[in-house]
Amino acid sequence: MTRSKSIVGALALIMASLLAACSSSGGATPSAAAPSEAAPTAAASEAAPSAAAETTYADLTVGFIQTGSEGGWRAANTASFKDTATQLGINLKFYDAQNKLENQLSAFRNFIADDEVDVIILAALEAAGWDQVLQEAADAGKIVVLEDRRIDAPEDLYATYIGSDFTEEGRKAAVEMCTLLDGSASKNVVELVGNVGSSAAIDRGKGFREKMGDCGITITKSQTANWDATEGKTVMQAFLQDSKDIQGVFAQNDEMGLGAVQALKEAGLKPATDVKIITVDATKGAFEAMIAGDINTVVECNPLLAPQVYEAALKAVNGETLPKWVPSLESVFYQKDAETTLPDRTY
Ligand code: GYE
Repeated sequence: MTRSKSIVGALALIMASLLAACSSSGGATPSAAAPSEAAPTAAASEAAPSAAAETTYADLTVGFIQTGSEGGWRAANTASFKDTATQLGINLKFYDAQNKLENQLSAFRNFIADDEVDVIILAALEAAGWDQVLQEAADAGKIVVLEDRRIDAPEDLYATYIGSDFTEEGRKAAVEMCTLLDGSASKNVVELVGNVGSSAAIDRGKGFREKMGDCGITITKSQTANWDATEGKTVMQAFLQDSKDIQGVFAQNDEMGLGAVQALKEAGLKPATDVKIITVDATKGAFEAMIAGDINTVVECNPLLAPQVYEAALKAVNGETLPKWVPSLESVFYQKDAETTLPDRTY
C-alpha cells in the first residue's frame, strides 16, 4: 500500500478536526467548511480524509511485467518505463519475463500478493490465458493497466489498455506493399511473424490479409521468427530454398526484416529492389537500412508509452474511470525521408 497514505490519513483527520474547530468558532473559512455549518457529523469527518488522500506519483508503487528483451523496440519500451519512473519518483518493481508466459503469470501473482504494489502494468506475451489471474487481482483490489499488447479478457478486469492498433499497422503494410508491387506480374509475398499467440502478431497478420486483396497479393509463406533477426534470416533462407518466386517480404518487425535482408543478399538477390521489404516498428536500425537501400518502407509502432501509462495508472488509483483503449498515434516512413528523419528518432 502507498507509503504516505497513513500519514495523509492522519493529516486529513487533523485537518478535519481543525476545520470542525474553525467552523464551530466561526473561523476564517466558513465557506470551506460549509458542510460544517451544521455540527460536524461522522460523515463529514470521514469525507475530509478521502479528498486529501489524493495519491501522487511519489506515493505510487508499480509492479511492471515486461515480455523480455527481444530487440530495439522492446529496449526502447523498457527504457521509457524505467526513465519515466525515475523522473516522476514512482517506485518501480520491474520484472523481465524472458519471453516465458509462465514467468509472467507467476510474477503477476507475486505482485498481487505484494502489499506495496498499487498497480500492475502488463505487456502480455500472449493474448489468451489471463482471465483467472485478472480475476484474482480484482478480488485483491489491485488495479491492472495493460501496455503495448491487448489481451482477450473481459474489459472489466482491467482499468485500461494503452497500445498500438496492430490491425491498422497490418493494413498500412498491405497498402504500402500494393504500391511497391504496382505493375508487378505476380505478387507473392512471404510473411515473417512475431511470437505465436501475441496480439501484435495475430492482429498485424489479420490487418495485412484484410487489405492485400485490393491489389491481388498472395501470401505464399508465413512463419514465426519470434521478432528476432537471426531467426528472421534462417526462416527467409528456408523460404528461398523452397522457391525464389517471391516479390515481397512483410516482416512484422524491423529485426526479422533485417534478417531477411541478409538472407536475400546471400542468395544473390538485391533487397528492396528484386524483393520489396516492409517492416514494422521504425527503430533506428530500420532507418539505417532504408538509407542503405535495403528496406523500402517502415510502419511505425510507438514504444515510448510510459508517460501515458503512468498517468492512467495514477488516475485509476485515484478512482477515475478510464477509456478501455488509448491507441497510439503512428506514421509510415519511406526511403526518401529516412536520411532527414533519422536524426530526430529517439529509438
Ligand atoms: O513490434 C516487436 C516487439 O509488442 C509491439 O514486440 C510490440 C512488438 C514489436 O518484440 O519488435
